[in-house]
Amino acid sequence: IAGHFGYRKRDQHIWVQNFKLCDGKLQSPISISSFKSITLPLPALEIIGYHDFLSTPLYLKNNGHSVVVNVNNHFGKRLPYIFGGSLDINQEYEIDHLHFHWGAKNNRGSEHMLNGIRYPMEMHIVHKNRIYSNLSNALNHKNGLVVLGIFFQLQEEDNKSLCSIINHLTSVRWINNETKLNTSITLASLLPKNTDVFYSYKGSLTTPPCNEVVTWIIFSMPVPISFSQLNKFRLLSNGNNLIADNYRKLQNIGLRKVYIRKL
Ligand code: B30
Ligand code: ZN
Repeated sequence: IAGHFGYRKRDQHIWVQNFKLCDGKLQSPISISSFKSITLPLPALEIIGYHDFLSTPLYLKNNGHSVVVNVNNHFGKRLPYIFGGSLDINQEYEIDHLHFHWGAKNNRGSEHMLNGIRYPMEMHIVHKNRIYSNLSNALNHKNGLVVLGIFFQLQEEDNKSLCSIINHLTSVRWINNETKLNTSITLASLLPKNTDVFYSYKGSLTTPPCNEVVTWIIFSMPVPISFSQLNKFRLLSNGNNLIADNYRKLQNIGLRKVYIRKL
């Protein structure tokens, strides 16, 4: 396995041998059903600073299991952050990085499923609780992270908002390649047009070490991406294989509840 874990069925089965937390009762991803979700009169999720240009530099990296946009190290500037929604009052979560999970074929790739649908790609915008000094500290606390999950849906036309990332994918074709993005990203343009409707539940990192520290917020509305744009993700390599189907198998929901916020 290039990197420290793999996604093939036999690779996923041995995650628990090396990473005990992957065998827990609050694991992600899960299959979400709107009918089985509990409607709560939640306030809106407040998404702050997502319309600003991120003060550069932003780095794009192939880590062997995904491609990551690192948004950290913005010395002196306040990072974009989220609060409200299903999150505990007074808890603010600032962005750390975003990354993607995608399929080799169009009928798979997303980690979560929604109403029986597996989308061709899912983006995760990973946020860390402000009270913890860095990501690895946050991984030791059950209110450590919030991840926004965004589904992608294929359409004919390119999604222009993704170009600043996708145009640089050829520069990070190989594992550990890293490149500086020359254009700023406006995070808001990567979100669905409507962020009023979302699902929320308590889960885990979907990769080893599988810490059960994530409040998941999954937007109901997908974001468009073109076939040719998605194909550019499928050219990334971990040295041995193309990176694709980098999604974890569904985990048991167990005794957990999934909440839905509607307008
Ligand atoms: S996810 O959104 O649930 N897919 C981490 C954060 C979010 C998710 C998965 C993992 C995370 O912070 N992992 C620990 C740091 N990583 C990051 C990395 O470079 O990828 C180190 C690691 O080993 O776990 Cu390879
Ligand atoms: Zn992820």
